[in-house]
Amino acid sequence: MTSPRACLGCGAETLWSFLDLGETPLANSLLAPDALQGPEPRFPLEVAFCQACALVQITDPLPPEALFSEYSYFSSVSDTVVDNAKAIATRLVSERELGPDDLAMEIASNDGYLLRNYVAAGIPVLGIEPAANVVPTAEENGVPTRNAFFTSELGSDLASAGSRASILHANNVLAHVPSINGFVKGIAAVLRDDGVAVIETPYVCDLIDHLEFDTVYHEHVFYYSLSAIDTLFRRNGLMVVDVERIPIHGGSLRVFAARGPAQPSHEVDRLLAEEADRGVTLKGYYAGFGSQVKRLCVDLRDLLVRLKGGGARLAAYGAAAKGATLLNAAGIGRELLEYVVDRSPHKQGLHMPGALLPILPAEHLAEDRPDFVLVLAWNHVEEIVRQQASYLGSGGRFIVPVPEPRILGPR
Ligand code: DWN
Repeated sequence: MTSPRACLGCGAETLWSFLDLGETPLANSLLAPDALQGPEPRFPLEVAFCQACALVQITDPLPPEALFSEYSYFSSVSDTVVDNAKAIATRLVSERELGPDDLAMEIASNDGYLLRNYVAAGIPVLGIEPAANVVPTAEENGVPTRNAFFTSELGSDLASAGSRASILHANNVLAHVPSINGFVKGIAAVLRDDGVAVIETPYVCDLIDHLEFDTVYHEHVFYYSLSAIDTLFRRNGLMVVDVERIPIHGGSLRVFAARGPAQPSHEVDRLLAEEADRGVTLKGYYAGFGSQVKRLCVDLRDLLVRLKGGGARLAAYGAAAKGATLLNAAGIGRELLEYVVDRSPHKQGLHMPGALLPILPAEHLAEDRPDFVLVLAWNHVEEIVRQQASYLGSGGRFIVPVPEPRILGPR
């Protein structure tokens, strides 16, 4: 880090770097076959802790327009994601007795995977999605979608036009927005006075405790503790009123927020106290992470080299953004892995950034039967094991990389 950059949350020049993954390609910038010869743009990927407000963040964020105007990730590809969305939407419709006079809004609504549940319940919806290539799929799913980045201004404009949200979802987007204070102000502006924002974002304690370093990439500007969220929201007109820890994406927080003043639940107080007891708001909690990551990368690559040296054929599953970080950080490429399979038709036929693995359909595993498959989308491993029963049943074995490399199936 050259000059002390100010914290994107509080503005203090108190960032303390604890993980440096070097210059890496953009994790979701998949390459067409004719682009393999050209240079891939690479950008610094370094993570720091703000000693003033406890907000963990990358030191060199990129403009969201460069990352999200065209997007390769479609939420509906994953049953786990679709099921999680259906469960929370169904629960909220019942708990809050929503009806035709309400409005359910989602920021980063992607292909309509979540709001379509409100449509089915007869509740008006509005999606806000910046990726122009994803919006048509949302519309096909019956979800009216505004192709835009959500900002403080858009929140105010929607409110002025009479579109205020009874329920506002924001799943896996709070981590993606460098201008985070305006983003949160926009949520406060567009919420009804009795409305609630339901926000899911990966939990930094799961990242640190389970060595989920591969969830670090340029799309993820922030890595949140509840303490950091509470400070961020209070600064911008929102109050955390409840929180749940949920298992999705390697462990996330589901935060419920409202326009203040409001009384936080017992669970909010309990988790804030737990974080204080564990030192999550102090830099010491992050101090050893970088060296643990280096050890994991060495152990993973050594395992693959040993298996390959013993004559095994190796491949990977899930052209996930986290997979790009993992492969590039560990120096793993086509010298060890022949290809990666993925269920998403939007990714098949392309190549992963950096490692340049060709992306093939998931069915290829049962046909080709490589000896071992490195599960890059480890956060979906239960779903993938169910789906790939024929590959595993024929003697195939999965390798799960974090928190330490382990082989699923007969050794
Ligand atoms: O925040 C983000 C998370 C929510 O999703 C985004 N910034 C980008 C993206 O991150 P990711 O690509 O690491 O997410 P996933 O959900 O771990 O990606 C899974 C990949 O694996 C996708 O390409 C879909 C694929 N997949 C598959 O091929 N078969 C997924 C499942 C569940 C499957 O059964």
